[in-house]
Amino acid sequence: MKDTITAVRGMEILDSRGNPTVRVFVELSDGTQAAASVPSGASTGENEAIELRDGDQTRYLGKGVLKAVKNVNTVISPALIGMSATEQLAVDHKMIDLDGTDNKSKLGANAILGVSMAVARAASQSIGIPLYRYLGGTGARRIPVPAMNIINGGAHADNSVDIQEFMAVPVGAPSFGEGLRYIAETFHVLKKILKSRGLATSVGDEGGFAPNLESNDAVMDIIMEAIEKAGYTPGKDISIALDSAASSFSTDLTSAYDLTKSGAGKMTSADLIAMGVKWVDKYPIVSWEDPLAENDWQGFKQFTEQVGHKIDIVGDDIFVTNTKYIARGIKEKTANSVLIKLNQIGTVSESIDAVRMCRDAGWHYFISHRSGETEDTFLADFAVAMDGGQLKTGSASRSERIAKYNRLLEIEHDLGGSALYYW
Ligand code: 2PG
Ligand code: MG
Repeated sequence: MKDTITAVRGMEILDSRGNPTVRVFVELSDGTQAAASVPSGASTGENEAIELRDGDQTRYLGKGVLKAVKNVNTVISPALIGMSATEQLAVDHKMIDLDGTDNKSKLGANAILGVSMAVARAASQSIGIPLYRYLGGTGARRIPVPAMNIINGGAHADNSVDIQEFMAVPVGAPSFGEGLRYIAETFHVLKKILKSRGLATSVGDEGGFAPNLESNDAVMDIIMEAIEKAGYTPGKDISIALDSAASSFSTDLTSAYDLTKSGAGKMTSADLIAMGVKWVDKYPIVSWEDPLAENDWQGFKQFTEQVGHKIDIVGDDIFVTNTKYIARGIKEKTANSVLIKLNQIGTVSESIDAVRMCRDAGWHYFISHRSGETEDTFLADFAVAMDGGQLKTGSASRSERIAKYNRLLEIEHDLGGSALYYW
């Protein structure tokens, strides 16, 4: 067999925050060589698969990943050599069995995912088709609408904004390339506005600006202004997506939220919902991720009841790309959409399972980067393959984010007239 796995090797590299992460190289019997790198989150859900870190304080403040690398080289590699790279399910399940835990804590989700991604890429190269087509089939031709992070707050920035991500979504653009232009222009106009008001134009972890604004409302208003000044109509050309990442400012995880960063003070779940309902009326919001904390299933459900017919309520920390939690969410009508992050669950196959569950339930799904990223563009191909039409991968700055946008431009270019783009 020409696609037999002949070598699997891991190494420690750095992510966009300068923290160690795992890169994996896979070789096949036909000479194919492929690599993949694993991202890393900051505002992580408590039920995410475990990212194995060394804890050795003498290296990278305990954040080294040499144990995960060793697991790739000494445990995973011997088990996979001889398998076919095109048997993604078998490869992933072999690693899940080798690990044997519920949350991949033995081998590390960073070790397992690196191998899973590198095997998929090697298989696509060996067959000679692009990764998005290998994972998505011949029908894969829809380029996702990007949600570009233009203002960062919460755990991703040292500023006075509680909500973690404010994103511009080019819902009215005729193509991905044009949509990217709309929002990149908005990003540049926003920079000018911030500068003219003496506000900081330095960027946060995902490349959005991180100014100190007087309130969360002020952030929304300045974004509306930037969209208009860039020559676009809010709600028609460009809408807004939010990620509150509310677990990061919840205090008892169900009813108490601490928004003192912005000066809004303490709020209950009901207060947050009321604020959210007002915002959905006032601003052209199309999607709202983690509006409540990961354990506030009741609050999530109430918010969905109130605005779920108008916008996507996206569960990130609450579902952690895990079909166990997504199934509960579908049953209880907790949300109507799921954020899909490969490293939350730890294999390509299980991420696809999560997407399938969303599709079957008529839920939307949003493919997502992590706040700690690398130059790997796997995510761009994965988003096209999954055909859901929604992606968030950061701002119009920082090369680890731009790399994904550039890969999507390339895919759109390759597809030519057959590329699809719509909200
Ligand atoms: C999120 C992500 C990505 P992190 O909360 O959605 O934007 O952040 O990777 O820090 O979890
Ligand atoms: Mg999130």
